[in-house]
Amino acid sequence: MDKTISVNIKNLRKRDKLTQKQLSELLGVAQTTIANYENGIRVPDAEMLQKLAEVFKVSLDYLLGREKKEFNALEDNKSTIDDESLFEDKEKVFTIYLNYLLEGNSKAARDLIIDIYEKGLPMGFIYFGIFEKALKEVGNLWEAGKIDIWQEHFISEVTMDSMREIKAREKRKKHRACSVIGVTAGPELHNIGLKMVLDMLEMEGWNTVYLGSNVPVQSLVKAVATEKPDLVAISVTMEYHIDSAKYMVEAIKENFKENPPKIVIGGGAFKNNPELWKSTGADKFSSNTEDMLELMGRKYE
Ligand code: B12
Repeated sequence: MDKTISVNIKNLRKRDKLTQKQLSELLGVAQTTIANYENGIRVPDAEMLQKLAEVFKVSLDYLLGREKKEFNALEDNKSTIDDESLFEDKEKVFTIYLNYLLEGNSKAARDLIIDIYEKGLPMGFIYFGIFEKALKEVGNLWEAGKIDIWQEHFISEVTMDSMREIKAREKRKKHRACSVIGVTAGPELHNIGLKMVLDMLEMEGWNTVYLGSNVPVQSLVKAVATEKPDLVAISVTMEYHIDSAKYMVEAIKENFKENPPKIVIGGGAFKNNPELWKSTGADKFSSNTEDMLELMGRKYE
């Protein structure tokens, strides 16, 4: 079965906040039939496709993945997206965005994000309510074998492009005397989460130096010597990169005995074991922007 149909059925069901059971009742079939459609085990026949299109109020072409713009997309739904209902319809915006990504339509995804930002959805919501949520859904699709790694790469790049667009438009607060260097642990490639946190801190007026992935430890030491940050933020997603974080922490502590920056660590590697971060020698574990602000005595406002 073409995965577009199964992905579309699932996304549309979620958009309409229906459980599989509720959808099955609307269509007069068993819940397992819906599960089979969504898992790509069964293909809806022509009559069922028609019914699905009616229930979801989309065209057959869209359901079948022939229409590039999903459920008539933004332009055709302008009246819905234009008015205040945008703020109540965030789930729909999210679904449209995710579909654009899955269709490989980077321009539409970026334009949608710029549009909703300009209509007033806050940067924090777009970052964590749309980008983060979409990336986690992409992870689920990859785990379920529904998308390939190249799509993960493509979607990551589109996300980072969109982040730059939003960041360029957002007004920064007045400069605060707080600075942070952000880096991922050695070869850890998952760096979008850290970038999001640093972007948010930058908007709070912090001076941020984002280094990304694959920074050699000795080079990180040089960056700390030059920039003299208050804080070094290290991100780890894969547990097998925790050791790389440990080397970074050791090197910083060893080289800056007199006046060391605070070292804060975060990321998905620690989500199943709240004590694990301590093995890195960092000063604190932090999971979000608010935590970072608290850590520095809320040096903003
Ligand atoms: C995009 C992505 C990639 C991209 C990363 C691109 C990039 N530039 O970041 C690429 C394609 C390179 C990639 C590669 C791999 N990935 Co990958 N990836 C993802 C995906 C889909 C999204 C990650 C993401 O950006 N999430 C959104 C951000 C915003 O969330 P976050 O990272 O958790 O960050 C938040 C917080 O944790 C926190 N935070 C994070 N760091 C820090 C640091 C500090 C100091 C603070 C305060 C807060 C903080 O703030 C953020 C905002 O809330 C996830 C799925 C998922 N569930 O996350 C899989 C996922 C993380 N990847 C996975 C895997 C297995 C891999 C690969 C091994 C294979 C593969 N799929 O390609 C390689 C490993 C590469 C490597 N050497 O590191 C698995 C990891 C499972 C595990 N834990 O063992 C996941 C969970 C997918 C899955 N469902 O199985 N991946």
